Amino acid sequence: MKTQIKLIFGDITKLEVDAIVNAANSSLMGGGGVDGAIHKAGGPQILAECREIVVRQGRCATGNAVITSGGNLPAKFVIHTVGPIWRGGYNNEPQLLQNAYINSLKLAVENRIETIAFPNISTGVYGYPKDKAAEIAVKTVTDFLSRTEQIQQVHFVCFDQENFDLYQQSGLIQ
Ligand code: AR6
Repeated sequence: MKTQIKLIFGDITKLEVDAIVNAANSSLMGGGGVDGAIHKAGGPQILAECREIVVRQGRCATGNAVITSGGNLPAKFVIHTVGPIWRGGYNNEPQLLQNAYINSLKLAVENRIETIAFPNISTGVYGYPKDKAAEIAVKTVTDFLSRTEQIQQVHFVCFDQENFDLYQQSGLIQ
């Protein structure tokens, strides 16, 4: 079956999918933006699992990803990934952002996840230019999907008009 890519305007915490992706930071201890919204809606279980992960394997490096349950969320799992902080674009930011998407998708495949939703990683507090981030997100996810049968549906969830318009203009999403 061909994977469907969907564009959604709204709050990722409301989605009934197998996994939502969190734009976390390396501490995995929560924060603002989508990270704050996910921990608030998902409850303390998610933070407890993040804590166990940090005890076991340390902080989550930029571009890597880890997985927890979804706590009280409608989603079964949360995949926490750390996007790069934008520092002008000459500090490996594009590769690190690509890694964040790829490592999230790899974890999804390993955990038999069929439906997954991504926020616009790094485009809030971390300041990644939205047009450049959207291009990387769409290209990376599309390339990955062409090489796996496991994932049936990917949602790109935009929380602001500018991101929504950019994804719509990418032409890759029906
Ligand atoms: N649903 C979907 N998208 C959202 C939501 C939501 N409920 N809330 C915000 N966004 P950001 P980053 C969008 O700042 O740039 C945190 O403090 C938002 O509009 O959440 O990767 C972490 O702990 C933006 O487009 O993540 C880190 O310290 C996108 O999510 C740091 O921020 C990402 O914005 C990570 O920064």
